[in-house]
Amino acid sequence: MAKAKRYLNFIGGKWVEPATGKYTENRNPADNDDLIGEFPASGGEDVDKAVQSAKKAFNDWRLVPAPKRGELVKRVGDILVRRKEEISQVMTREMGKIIKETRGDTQEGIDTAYYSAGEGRRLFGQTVPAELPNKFAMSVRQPVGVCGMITPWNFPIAIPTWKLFPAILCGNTCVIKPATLTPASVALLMEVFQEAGLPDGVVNLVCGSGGEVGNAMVGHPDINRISFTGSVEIGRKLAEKCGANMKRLSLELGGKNAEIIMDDADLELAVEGALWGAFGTTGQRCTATSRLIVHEKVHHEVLAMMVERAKNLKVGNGLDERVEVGPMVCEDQRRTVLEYIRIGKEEDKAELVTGRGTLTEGDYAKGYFLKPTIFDRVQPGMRIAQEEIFGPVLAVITIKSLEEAIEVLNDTEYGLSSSIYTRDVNRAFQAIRDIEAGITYINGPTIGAEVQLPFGGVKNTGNGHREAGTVVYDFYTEWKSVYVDFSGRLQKAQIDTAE
Ligand code: UN1
Repeated sequence: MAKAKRYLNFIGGKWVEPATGKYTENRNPADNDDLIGEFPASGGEDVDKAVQSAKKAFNDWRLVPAPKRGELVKRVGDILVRRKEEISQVMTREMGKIIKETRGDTQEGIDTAYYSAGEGRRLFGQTVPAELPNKFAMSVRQPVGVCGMITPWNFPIAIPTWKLFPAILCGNTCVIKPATLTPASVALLMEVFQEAGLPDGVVNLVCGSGGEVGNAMVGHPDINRISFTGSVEIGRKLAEKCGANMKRLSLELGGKNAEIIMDDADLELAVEGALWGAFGTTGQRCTATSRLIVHEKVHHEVLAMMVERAKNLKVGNGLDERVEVGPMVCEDQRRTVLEYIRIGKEEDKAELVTGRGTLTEGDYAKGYFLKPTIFDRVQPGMRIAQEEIFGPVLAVITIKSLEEAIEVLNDTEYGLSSSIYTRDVNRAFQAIRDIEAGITYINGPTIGAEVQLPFGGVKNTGNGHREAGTVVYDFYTEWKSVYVDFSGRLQKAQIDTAE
């Protein structure tokens, strides 16, 4: 058997071995024989090296004019365009989602690059009038220093770019720890930075576990910001640690997103949206449709259409262009989802209408495949209607009115994405106003956010920050208010008032 390719950390513009000397394997979740490579199992010493290199790079990088930094980010985007197919292929191999979706994931990185590049010529501050004569007042944005990014496996390129591109555009330097299941995509992103000519040390990659690398980052005194996407459980722990150290933290955590189908909806469109939302990315999106809230008048018809279509979705290796649903990312995730399917079957009255577990015959034996699964007659309080499953499992709940639909939708600890299908403009606007979520789609599925709008959610989905859009620049900068007094005398604000 050919020797596995050994990947290294990327620190100070160089590929370096981890101080631990340890590595872990990364295999394709659709085909266990496919070994992508060995990746560093780094430790605290590696994090410290990366932080020192980022700190050093910050001295010069912060002084590069923002439009110039933007030009570099633009070049990164151009290289991503050229290498899109290669990166997407590697991403499908390491993460499992289908090739069309990994192309979309890379595209989201390209979109973020071009959006951030443009911001290089904006990064607006505010100029406001001063209350005293011959005095000038303005506010400007300043970089914060070294930022730490801890990223998940479900969007191996898009989410790292959401964090890295705005951060470096603002003049910060970064240390990133990718998910242990998807480090290859981020290693390719480092190659892209290198090719674009990003100065050494502006972005550093340290591969390894959350326990070792993540904890060392969060505890490092020279990291000013932590941006994390992942589970509520870990998010809560990070918030405690960052709180104790006054480190600013951006959290993007779970979701229990729902699509509402009203009795006046275009049912064909609504069903298509629900299938894409629930089973796209094998349900492994924070924005995945996990509950389908259907008006009783159309419930029967919608369910029949859903079951028929879900049964026929082609599950398999995501590199095959015809496949519609890839494997679960790893055995642990598959086990968790199977456990929820078991719980769903035992919860009173819920009825499993299609799905039922693993696919293990033939080529399926080499991966972590699951059948798209739908439960009907789910009650809002059941565990499968409350807890984030992160797999291809949809819970169908029946309601009698818009008010009840919104009440059921809001009845979870999360609030990331939401959707309603209706042809009634009044109902649509009522939903926009009353749904508790960071994102609401009208006549579109719960997935598919665009990078020029804020991304994030309410309640336990986060801690008030947003990624993407213009608001992410608030996280990666500090405001400085500047007063210039050109009167030549001491003027006392609030005291020298005109009588
Ligand atoms: C995620 O699942 O964490 O809106 C991100 C979407 C994608 C991003 C999802 N653009 O579904």
